[in-house]
Amino acid sequence: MDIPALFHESEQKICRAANLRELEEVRIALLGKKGQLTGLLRSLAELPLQERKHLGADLNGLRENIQILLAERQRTLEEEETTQGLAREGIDITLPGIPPLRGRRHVLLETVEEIEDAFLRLGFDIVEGPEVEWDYYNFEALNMPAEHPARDMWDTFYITERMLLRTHTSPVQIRCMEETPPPIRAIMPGLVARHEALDSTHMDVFFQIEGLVVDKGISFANLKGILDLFVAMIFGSERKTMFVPSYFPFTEPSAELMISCGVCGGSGCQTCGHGGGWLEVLGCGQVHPQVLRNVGIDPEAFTGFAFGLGAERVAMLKYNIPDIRLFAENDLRFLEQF
Ligand code: FA5
Repeated sequence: MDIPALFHESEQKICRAANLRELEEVRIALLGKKGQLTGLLRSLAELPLQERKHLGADLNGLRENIQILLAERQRTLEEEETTQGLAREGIDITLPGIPPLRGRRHVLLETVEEIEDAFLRLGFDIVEGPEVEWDYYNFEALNMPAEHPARDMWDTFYITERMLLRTHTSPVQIRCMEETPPPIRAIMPGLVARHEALDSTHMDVFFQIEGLVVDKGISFANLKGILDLFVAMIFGSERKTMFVPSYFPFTEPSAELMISCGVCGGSGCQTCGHGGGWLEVLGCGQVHPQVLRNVGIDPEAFTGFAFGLGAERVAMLKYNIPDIRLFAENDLRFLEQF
């Protein structure tokens, strides 16, 4: 029996199998129950012992080699079929994948939480109030009775004649003082709305954080001390601050806190506008005695200070953002920078 010829013949059949189905047919023809090699192995029994031993070893070696060839051919054909399948479906597995978009926290929310953390470290509590407010809390209790001209500064959207979208977080001061007797040391974050013409520093819905301290012997010096500390904590000690006299019906005396503009460095630009190198971030002052009386606190016994800051303005100054409208536009090119 010519074993090498048999191997060569089997090898050619295996190589010629053009797909997995044909290869299976070749395997059955060689190694199946009625296969060529199986028949030869079976016929060994009829040979004399010496010859059987000799030929048996050769035939078993041949079978092992054929099995190796079959396995190799099977692997090649499987790979070919996968590639052809992908090509048929138009899939190119060598192209880079499309990475899924990863979300991130909004820069404004990050700033609000940073401000909250700063005040928590200074010993303040966090108190919240409603965004839809009564006229009484938004205006009247804050020393602005009906027809008071200062109401014009905080024109808003009315739900009914007495119910409105709050124009500042100051009404939460009143709610806080009504519920808690002094000493009070709290901040009150939240959204506010105004009937406002939009520009690079003005939105009609924006985020304020109110601050209120009421206790015995609280003075304007305490207010300045706390706000200077706050500015240093958020911006670092190199940013300059300036207190400018101002007017609010619910504080006396009143001031606005300006911070030097990081976009232009102080020469004046679109961001600080007519501020000429300064951007206003908050209004503040000592709580007006009449406001304390409105909530039943004796102004002879207790004094306090309050402030209300715009969170967008703080974020603009911190990250040199030139236009406040960017916060609400949802433009990924802007949001991805933070
Ligand atoms: C007030 O809202 C007062 N309630 C602040 C206050 C609280 C004074 C307690 C005294 C005591 P004003 O309208 O100036 O004040 O707004 C306060 C801050 O909110 C501003 O300094 C500014 O940072 C921000 N702000 C005001 N209007 C807008 C607006 N249209 N868009 C974005 N931020 C604004």
